[in-house]
Amino acid sequence: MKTHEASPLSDYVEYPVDEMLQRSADFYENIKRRHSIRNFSNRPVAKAIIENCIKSAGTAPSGANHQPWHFVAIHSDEVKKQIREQAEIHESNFYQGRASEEWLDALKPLGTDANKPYLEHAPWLIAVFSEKKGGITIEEKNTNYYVHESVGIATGFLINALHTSGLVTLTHTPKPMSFLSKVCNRDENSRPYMLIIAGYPGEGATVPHHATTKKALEDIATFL
Ligand code: IYR
Repeated sequence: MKTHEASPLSDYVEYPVDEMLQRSADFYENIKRRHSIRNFSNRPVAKAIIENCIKSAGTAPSGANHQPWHFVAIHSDEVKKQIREQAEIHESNFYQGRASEEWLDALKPLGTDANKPYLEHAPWLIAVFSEKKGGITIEEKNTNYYVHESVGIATGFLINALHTSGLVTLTHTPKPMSFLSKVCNRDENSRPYMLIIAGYPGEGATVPHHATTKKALEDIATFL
């Protein structure tokens, strides 16, 4: 049995209530400007910014603090090209038959198709992997817990960090995503979870109206 050692909470910051109210409102104003963008500029973005965003993602809570995630940040044109080629093959199959009519109908208002030029244009692709086995250090190969939940939260942190840094993103889930493991040299313990595209918006980037329709507070929350 491991012993439970702890230190006092020393970095908590308490704000006056009116400031708290302001900060929560400001956070909402900031996060509601996050949009999924499909038109990226090829303008470079410093690696240090991506590193900070990944470090932020790495602070997410996780099952037993095993941090069952790995981020592959892709800047190489060659690797981006491979990802685009593979993703477009799978997406073509998806749009030309594998997807149900209902699914295709649901996607129509977003205007998506099998063409994924942003996979080559954007300066950074961040492939998020979940790790089946792990532990508090990367050498360990113990059971990981709540892997999906943990990686989902970390990915949310990552998207928030990228947005707050001043970049736009797209949450992309090519289906199937298994090709990402090979392209990113991950072993069978790693499972592709999501691909985040990050960069500056391309000229004339748009936001589909469908994507800006957010449910009202009373529709998404119940207060008891
Ligand atoms: N992966 C495809 C299809 C797609 C699926 C959903 I659900 C979306 O919200 C958006 C797209 C694509 O990237 O085009």
